[in-house]
Amino acid sequence: SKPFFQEPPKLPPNTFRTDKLLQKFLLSVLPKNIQKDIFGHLDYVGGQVASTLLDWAADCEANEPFHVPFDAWGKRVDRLVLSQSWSKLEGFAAENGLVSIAYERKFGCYSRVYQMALLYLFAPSSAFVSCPLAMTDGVARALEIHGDKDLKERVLPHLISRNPGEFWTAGQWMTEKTGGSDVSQTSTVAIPDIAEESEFGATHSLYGVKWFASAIDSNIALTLAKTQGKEDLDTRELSLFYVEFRKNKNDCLQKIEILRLKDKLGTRALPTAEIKLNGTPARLIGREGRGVSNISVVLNITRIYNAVCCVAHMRRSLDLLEDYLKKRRSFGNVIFHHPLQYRVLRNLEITYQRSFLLTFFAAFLLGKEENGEASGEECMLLRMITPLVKLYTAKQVIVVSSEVVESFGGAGYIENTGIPRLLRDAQVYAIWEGTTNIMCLDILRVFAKYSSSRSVLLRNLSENGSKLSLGETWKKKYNELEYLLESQDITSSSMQSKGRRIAFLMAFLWSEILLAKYHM
Ligand code: MFK
Ligand code: FAD
Repeated sequence: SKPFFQEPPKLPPNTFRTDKLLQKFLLSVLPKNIQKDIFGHLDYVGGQVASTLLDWAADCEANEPFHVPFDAWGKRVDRLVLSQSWSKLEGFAAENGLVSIAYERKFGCYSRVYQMALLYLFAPSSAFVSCPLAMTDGVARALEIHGDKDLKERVLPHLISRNPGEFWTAGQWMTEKTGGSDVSQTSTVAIPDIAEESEFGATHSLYGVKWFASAIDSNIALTLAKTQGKEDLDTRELSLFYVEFRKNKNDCLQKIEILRLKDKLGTRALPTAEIKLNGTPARLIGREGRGVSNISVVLNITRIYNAVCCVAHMRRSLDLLEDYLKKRRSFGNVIFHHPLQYRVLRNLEITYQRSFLLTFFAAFLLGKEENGEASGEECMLLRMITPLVKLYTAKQVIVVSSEVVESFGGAGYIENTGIPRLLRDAQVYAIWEGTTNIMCLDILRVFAKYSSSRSVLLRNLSENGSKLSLGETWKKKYNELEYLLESQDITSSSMQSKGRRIAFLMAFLWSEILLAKYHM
């Protein structure tokens, strides 16, 4: 008899055309003229990510970045070797406006939805170029808000350029050995003493070690340090600094040593380094001592990127699985049609839909806020939904990816099917940009800081819940959330221990509303 070979999973030729939820959402939210303007572009990107970009991403995964500390003669060079395809992916992102669309603001408050829809298509074929894009966008926003005019004029045109030759990417160096969640123990110092004039108006020299620095091929970064005066050597609060360390991608680093690249569980195409700042010239951004608050502008953007990338990862995993299960047979039928497996797939789809709708609702609110069109209540909802979507989607992408690996059977565990990477790469989203617990505590921080925030949330949920006539389960969970939020001391130990319950109730209640609203 003929030997048996299983047909491998295949992506559809255009991931925009087959994405019913994305299309339905865009058709519901965007005005007709904007739909007309952008659908052609989304369709183009949907085709590219399922063809050319897949090859580039595979090349990046097959040729992982490496670090060459010294040249043949012992001179320190800290050369970074990256696959050619990494820069092709960055170039594609620049040309297609993956960052710039949010700043050109041609589509007003809808610009963010458009940009995030592109990111959603792009991310699963990007080998984590999505990571520098997230940080570039966050840094652009922080400079827009806190940067001096001359610095904005110098840097922003690069960060939002559509020309790959001009496009700069940015890093975000916060984590030190002592802690990434709690950065208050940061030991990097900033001395207001610069050896020579810099083109970007450096005000300080930085000394310290940053323990995680992703996309170390970037051009610039924002980082945190404690300032030291010459006479007054008291350590003060953290301040935010701008560092410009590479004009062109192949330049050697000045006064920064790459100690080594991290050997990571996933995100292996992304160069993440430990670095030593050796008197690195840096420019103070915003007020001294306001570093944590100022860098949170970056965090609130990258956390929405994180959520979009999680949802995109779920969609890609489910697309591959559905195709596979429609071909693979057991017990006389294709596995897709076995009732139990079908139920598993349906549940995963609903998890994905909840995640998608919450995330794109956050993106919509972000666009409104940036265009000055959000009401006070909407700004508050955005502030709390940002950590919520970050934590919720990052947890769900692990659940979905794990189930997808299992649904591929043994093939799901074999490296060269490409499936195990889905699970390895899924784990990172819950760690970087703030862990799940830290996101729960951030939600409690909002409740503690803004006295009306709890009533704004509860009113928004209850009004929508009644309008959409949501059932008994919804009401029971709403009552539980209302009860939990009655506490006087929202940041007490007892409230902290309920942080996850509160967050997951919020995610359930909000996503039920969105599912009903979009008739899913
Ligand atoms: C693929 C897509 C994603 C790509 C990822 C890129 C690669 C990965 C890069 C990284 O992982 S970068 C490192 C990310 N690190 C974190 O996310 C840090 C996690 N820790 C936190 O988020 C802590 O909450 C934080 C360090 C920000 C603050 O902790 P503290 O020291 O307890 O802060 P505190 O004293 O409560 O807040 C200081 C100020 O900041 C307060 O303002 P005021 O001084 O005016 O009162 C806070 O309200 C404000 N703040 C804190 N978080 C905020 C915020 N404001 C707005 N939004 C926030 N999220
Ligand atoms: P810790 O802060 O030690 O936390 C350990 C555990 O304790 C966590 O699960 C946390 O949730 C929990 N925890 C801590 N405090 C509390 C609390 N108060 N209540 C309850 N639970 C708590 N950082 C950068 O700055 N720039 C980068 O470019 C960067 N890239 C990264 C790339 C990768 C692939 C990874 C994995 C990490 C990267 N990071 C980067 C670091 C990342 O942001 C940190 O690892 C993360 O913020 C957690 O910090 P930590 O590792 O010090 O863990």
